[in-house]
Amino acid sequence: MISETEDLEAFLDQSVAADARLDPAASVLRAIAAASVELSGVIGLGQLFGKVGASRESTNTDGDVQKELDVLANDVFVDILARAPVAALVSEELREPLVLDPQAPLVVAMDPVDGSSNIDTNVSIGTIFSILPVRPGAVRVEDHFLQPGRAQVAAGFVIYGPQTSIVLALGDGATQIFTLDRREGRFRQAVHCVAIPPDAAEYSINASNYRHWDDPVRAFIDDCEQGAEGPLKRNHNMRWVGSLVADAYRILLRGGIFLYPGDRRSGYGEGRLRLLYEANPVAFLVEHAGGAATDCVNRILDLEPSGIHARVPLVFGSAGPVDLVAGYHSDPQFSAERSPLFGRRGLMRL
Ligand code: AFP
Repeated sequence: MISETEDLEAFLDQSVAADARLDPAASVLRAIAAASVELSGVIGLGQLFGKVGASRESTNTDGDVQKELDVLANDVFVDILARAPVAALVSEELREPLVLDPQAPLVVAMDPVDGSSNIDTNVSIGTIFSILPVRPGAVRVEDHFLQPGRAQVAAGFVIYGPQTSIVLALGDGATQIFTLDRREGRFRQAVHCVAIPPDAAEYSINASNYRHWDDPVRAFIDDCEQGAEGPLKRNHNMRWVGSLVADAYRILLRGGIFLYPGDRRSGYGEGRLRLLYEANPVAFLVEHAGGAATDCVNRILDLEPSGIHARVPLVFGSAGPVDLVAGYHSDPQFSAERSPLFGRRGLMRL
C-alpha cells in the first residue's frame, strides 16, 4: 500500500517505484491530469468562454446532441493521449475506436465530459477514464476493449466542481483523491485511501422514472421511502445530481447507494450508462474503496462487454445497500406482491 504522498507526481513516482509495470499507466495519468487542468480553466469560465453548452448539429454514440464542450474536450484528450503510451482510444464522442500508437501497451476508454446536460447550469461535471492492457493477438482494434473491468490497470474520474479533483486507483488496492491547487498548478493529495462507509441511509436515483422500473427496484425504493415505519426500519435521504461523477464523489466520501437500473423505456432496457467508460471505472474506484458495484445482481467488474458502447444497469456504493438490492432481485417475494391489486407494495388498491 502506497503511503500518503504530497501530490499526484509523488504518488505516481512512488507507485512506479513499487511496481515498474505501472510506468506506462502513470504516463497516461500524467497526460489526463495535464489535459484536465486545461479543461478546468475552460469549464470554469462557463459562458464567458463561449457557448460551451451550446448544442451542435452532431450527435454522439448515445444519440445525444453533442455540446461544444463535448467535442472540445474530446479533441484535447485525443491530442494529449496521442503523445502517451496509448495504442487506441474509445470515447463516447467517437463511434469507432481511434488508433493512436499501435505499439503501445495500453488502451483508454473515456467519457470526455460526463454530465453534459449540466454544463450551462453550473453543476459539477467530469471526465471518466478506464486504462486497460492491450490484448495480445487481438484481431480487431475493439477487441482490446472487450475485457471485463477487473482487467483495468487503472481507472478514475476528474470532477470539475467547486474543486477540480482527480479520483483514481492504480493497481495498489486503494482509491486516492488529488485536488488541483491552482496557486501552484499541481494536484495535491486531498484524501489518502478513500474508505466508503459500509452502510448509509442515502439513495440516489432519478425518481421520475418510477413507473418504468422493474418490481424489485420499485420495492426497494418503496421501502426506502417508508422510512422508520417501513421494513428497512430507518429514515432515508435522497440525492440525484444528474451527473454521475458528482453522485459518485459524494458516495465515495459519505456512503450511500446509486441506482441507474434498466427500465421499460425504449432503449433503456440496459439502463443509460456505458459499461466501458462509466460503470467499469466507477466500479473500480468503489471496490478499491471497500464498496460494491453491480448490474443490480452481478459484479460489474466481471461482466464481459458485448460492444465498446454497450450500456449496463448500474448500482454502486456502500456494500450493505448494494447487497440488499441484489437480494430484492433474487427474492421472489419482492416481485410477487406487485399484482394488479397492489398499486404500491403492501397497499391494497381498492
Ligand atoms: P449527460 O452527459 O447526457 O448529461 O448524461 C449524464 C449521465 O450519463 C450521468 O452522468 C447521470 O448520472 C445520468 O446520465 C443522468 O441521467 P438522467 O438524465 O436520465 O437522470
